[in-house]
Amino acid sequence: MKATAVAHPNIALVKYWGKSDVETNLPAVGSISITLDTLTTTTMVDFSAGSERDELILDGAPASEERSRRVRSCLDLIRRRRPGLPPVFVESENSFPTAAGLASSASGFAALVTAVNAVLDPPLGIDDLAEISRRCSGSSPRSLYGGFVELALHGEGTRVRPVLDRSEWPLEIVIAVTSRTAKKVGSSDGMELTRKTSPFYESWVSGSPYDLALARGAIASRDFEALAAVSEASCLRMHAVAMAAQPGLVYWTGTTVECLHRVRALREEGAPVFFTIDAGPQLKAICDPAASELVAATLAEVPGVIEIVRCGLGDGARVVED
Ligand code: 2P0
Repeated sequence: MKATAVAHPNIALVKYWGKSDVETNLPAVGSISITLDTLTTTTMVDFSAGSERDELILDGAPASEERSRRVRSCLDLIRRRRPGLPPVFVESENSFPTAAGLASSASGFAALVTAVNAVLDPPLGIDDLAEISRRCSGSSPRSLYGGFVELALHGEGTRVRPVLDRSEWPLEIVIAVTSRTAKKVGSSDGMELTRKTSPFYESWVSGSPYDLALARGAIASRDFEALAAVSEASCLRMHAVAMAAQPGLVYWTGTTVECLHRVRALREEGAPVFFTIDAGPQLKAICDPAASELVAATLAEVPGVIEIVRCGLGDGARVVED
């Protein structure tokens, strides 16, 4: 009745932004991501603790009402498939600051559903787990797998599949942290504002299958330049459609923009590196391992960069010994 799972955050190269159904948290577009190593969420679930209701301890302290509510609604989705599951005590730890723009909800829900699944008899299949975690956080099913991962629109829902094993193309990621302030508009609210008010929303959605196809091809042929081109384009289009909302969403700081220019300058000088930026101010530089020292040193020198975090590609969510 007790299990522990670990999961890592992921970074989308072809971005998810916008929902076609808010109720079921159904993305309007597919996405392709890479799962990181280094950063880890570890989640223990204990159904034998005698809790009266689901309880969540996050990073050593009782979780906020909002986080607890999201976790309970995830557990309730599992109970719909496995009625009679007792209340559970959940303890979750991130090896990185929660809500620092490093995708804690993706690794959080991937670790949670994986840990709960370990005590179910019989366990749920991966597609059920992916569906449950997607309803809680649209990026989290991608953290169920390691390496390169696609979350595709599929029938009335989504389907998540690994695209390429991390050992097949071991890229590295250099994260330039430019601010630790929680973003003013969270992803879910930002996506809805964009859908309702951005004049570019339709073309963002209709252009996504083309980007997905380009990225699939680039990954299959390990074509770094092609992956750089489609990833930067998807990132900039996501931010452009969000900036065109009313009121416009600007997730970048000046430092984010300066980092972007440094990455492009490095690439022009021949270093295999490209950038991506999520709904926050951190810049993520994806590079060939041979270039990662140079990329890290270059970004560390940008005024306003407060920390550099270096990662490789990681594994999917998995159960570990307590
Ligand atoms: C992505 N983001 O593809 C995009 C790029 C942020 C920017 O997926 O609303 O926090 O809970 O489904 O899981 C944000 O992911 O969003 C996100 P919800 P979530 O990575």
